[in-house]
Amino acid sequence: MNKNIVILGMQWGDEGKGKIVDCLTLDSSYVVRYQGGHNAGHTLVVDGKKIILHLIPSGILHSDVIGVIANGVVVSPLELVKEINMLENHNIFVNKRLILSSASPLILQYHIAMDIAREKKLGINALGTTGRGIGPAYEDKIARRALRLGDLKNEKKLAVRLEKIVDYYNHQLVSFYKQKSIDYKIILRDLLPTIDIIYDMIQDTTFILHQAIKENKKIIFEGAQGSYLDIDHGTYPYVTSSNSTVGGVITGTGVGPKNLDYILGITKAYSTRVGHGPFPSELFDSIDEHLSKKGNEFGSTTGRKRRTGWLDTVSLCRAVKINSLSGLCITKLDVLDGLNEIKLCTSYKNKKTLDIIKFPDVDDWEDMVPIYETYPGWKKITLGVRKLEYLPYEARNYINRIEEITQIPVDLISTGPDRSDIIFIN
Ligand code: 2SA
Ligand code: MG
Repeated sequence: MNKNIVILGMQWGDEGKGKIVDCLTLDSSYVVRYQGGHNAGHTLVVDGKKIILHLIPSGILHSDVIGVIANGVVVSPLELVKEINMLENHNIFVNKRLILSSASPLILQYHIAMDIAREKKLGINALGTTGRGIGPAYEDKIARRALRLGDLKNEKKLAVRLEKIVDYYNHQLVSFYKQKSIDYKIILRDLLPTIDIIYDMIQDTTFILHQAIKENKKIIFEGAQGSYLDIDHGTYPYVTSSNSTVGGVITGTGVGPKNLDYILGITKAYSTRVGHGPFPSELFDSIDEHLSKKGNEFGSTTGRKRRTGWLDTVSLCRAVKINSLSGLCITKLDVLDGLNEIKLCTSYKNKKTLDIIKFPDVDDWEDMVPIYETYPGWKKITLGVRKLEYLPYEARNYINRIEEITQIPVDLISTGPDRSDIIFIN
């Protein structure tokens, strides 16, 4: 495959990006996270062992790969150290293999408190965030008041700035949200031991990536969440606070578009969404039960049940364009095994005007009703199939139709959770 590959989600996250990153990392030198934070949940199964990563790039499981957390990622030092320890317990050592951008904004306790307080206040209108402080941390970045990883290198200055920021947050937390106030000294007390562990990892990641490009090293950019959770292009306001589409790679790393050689979009063979917000092809029947159970559709960060639905090619086609996609990877094909028929959403109808809609304008999402094409299912088991010709005819037919509609080649098919359950087509 091409040199520098971007791997990103085409739906609402949980498309199985982590596994694909892991599969494509073999001959790469760097794997880079460029947006989001520890709201992501990348589940990997290696030799039957399940590892869930929230912050550290999935490629780190390969011992000769360098993991980079670039400037676009919001970083909780406490969670980072927890994850480093978890990996060490699995005999995966990140020392000298993990680099953090000095420009990454921090997630601290007050961001989490604010995230949770806001959701509580919104009540039934809550966004369904992961409660990890992601939104408030990005707000601080845009408002130019964020503490960043580089600030951890000067403890005296850090304490002064922390006191001020905590004071700012306490005003809102206590008087508006009626929450307990936060003591900056406790945050500092918990933060200081993490600094010793990560101090040497904090570097100029943009420089390091440019150097890698100059040396012709292969880089993988690992997306988190999915295109419809993008702050600009997603189903706003039910989105995350970063750019999970391809633009996030460029601003989130400082690597320019000419150095992105291949953009791989990951989509499940069906759809899921966790959290609130529009989902036109959502199912509420026995098929939902089938997909949820067989696909183990529960959030890997929060454990929440994911909503499920048929594959939506209207949104898929738009995501192809937004991301300048080179190829598609279809994951969890095996979850469809055993269904009598499979539906593919190919257009929407506005339930109020009855018009057929190419793509809904921002406020019209809730009025979209899916229009389906129906295909026969297959009874054979596709779990673990590694060659295209071994897939049942009906499954190949379904994949061909997706290619036809999106006008993008399906280059990879994932047929199970294990690293080796994959079909390489192109
Ligand atoms: P946030 O916490 O501010 O980013 O939440 C805003 C919306 O973004 C959604 N979101 C996600 N959706 C799917 N997967 C995500 N990661 C975890 C996973 C989620 C989990 O891999 O399973 O465990 O619940 C993720 N992260 C953010 C979120 O649901 C809100 O709709
Ligand atoms: Mg996930």
